[in-house]
Amino acid sequence: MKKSSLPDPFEKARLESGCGKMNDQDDPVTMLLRHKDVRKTAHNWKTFQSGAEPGRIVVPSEVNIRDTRQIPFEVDPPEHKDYRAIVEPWFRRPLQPEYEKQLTEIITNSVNEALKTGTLEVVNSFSLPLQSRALTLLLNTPFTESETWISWGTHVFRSEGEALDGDKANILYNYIEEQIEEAIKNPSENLYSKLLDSEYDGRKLNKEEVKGIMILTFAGGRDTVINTITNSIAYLAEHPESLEKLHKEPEIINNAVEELVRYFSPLTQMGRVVTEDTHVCEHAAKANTRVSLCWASANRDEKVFENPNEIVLDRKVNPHVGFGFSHHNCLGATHARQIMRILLKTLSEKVQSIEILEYKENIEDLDEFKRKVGYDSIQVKFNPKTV
Ligand code: HEM
Ligand code: EMZ
Repeated sequence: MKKSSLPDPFEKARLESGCGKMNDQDDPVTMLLRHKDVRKTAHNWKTFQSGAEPGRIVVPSEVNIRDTRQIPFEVDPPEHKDYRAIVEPWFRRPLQPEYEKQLTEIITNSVNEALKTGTLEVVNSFSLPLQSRALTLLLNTPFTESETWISWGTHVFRSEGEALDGDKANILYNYIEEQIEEAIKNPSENLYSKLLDSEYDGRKLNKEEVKGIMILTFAGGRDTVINTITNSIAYLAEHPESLEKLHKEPEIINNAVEELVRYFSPLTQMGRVVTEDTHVCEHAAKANTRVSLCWASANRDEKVFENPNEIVLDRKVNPHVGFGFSHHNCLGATHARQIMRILLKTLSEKVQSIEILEYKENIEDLDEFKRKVGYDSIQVKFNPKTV
């Protein structure tokens, strides 16, 4: 097994029953492991809802550390559509040439810095700063805000040894509340002001709704992006032929990004609350219990993907669900894809090779399953191209 591999812990259960079980704070979860079931269930919002008690669809459940509903993530149709319409154009901005130019500058600087330093710990000294700096573009806030966000660490609700950290969550909530007040006093061109000026159902969005959208923007795009960046660097370290291929055939970069997201599946699963007695993979699922859509397992489904446990950089047909499926599909995917495209291009142009020195894996404990999702830390040496 290579150091950069992410083994699939779900294979046996996916083949045998299609379901997994995990307890989580006495609110058990039936995990759906097959691609077909995951997609079907994601689509069926009437029976499998997102708009339950705030925090409940997240695994581990965040009901004890959060009252604010994350929007549009914890809202079902038909309301979901109107909320989503407010934010969708804003989240497409990463495709604009000026945005792409600034993102390229941020990424080039990060890579140059890494090459100059040579040996560094990727999670905290590369991926986290890069994620936070890139987020200033998505929020259209000053670059210096990234320094505050970097100080929060890789997850806004979790800290080392604590799956849920209420004190840490409060830092984010207070920060967002302050930023909303500031935007009310001094409107600008940033996302807070844009939201405060938006209309839902014939009225302006209220502060609680703006807060819910902002919490989601900070939380959803954080460890997911950090793990994608870090895991990609570990992969390229052990696959110099892939670094070379990306350099020689830049036209495969878009495929490569999709394939890396499929293989890494940075968001392992997301829950839904059952609204009526029903069945999932031949088991009874009672009303008011939880199921989860296990994106990570669906993305290794041998019925859908040939050689599912291999990274095939130029994989052509790739119906992965790493960014979700159906109406809740990832709003931040445009931003995340742009980061990854530019990063792969920049690394392939500037880096000769990468050596992995020391590392500590980040293993999610899902009861029956233990899943490597990335690294707590990974020390590498970057060797620059000499010409
Ligand atoms: C939704 C994954 C990056 C914001 C989702 C969902 C997945 C996902 C699987 C579906 C959740 C569900 O169906 O309940 C990822 C991955 C990312 C990533 C793998 C990085 C590689 C981001 C970023 C942002 C973001 C950068 C924003 C800064 C959102 C939002 C939603 C969402 C707002 C909810 C959309 C809705 O409910 O309509 N993401 N995400 N994500 N993501 Fe991401
Ligand atoms: C929630 C979630 C969003 C949750 C689309 O996923 O990401 C998780 O990392 C957060 O803990 O609160 O924002």
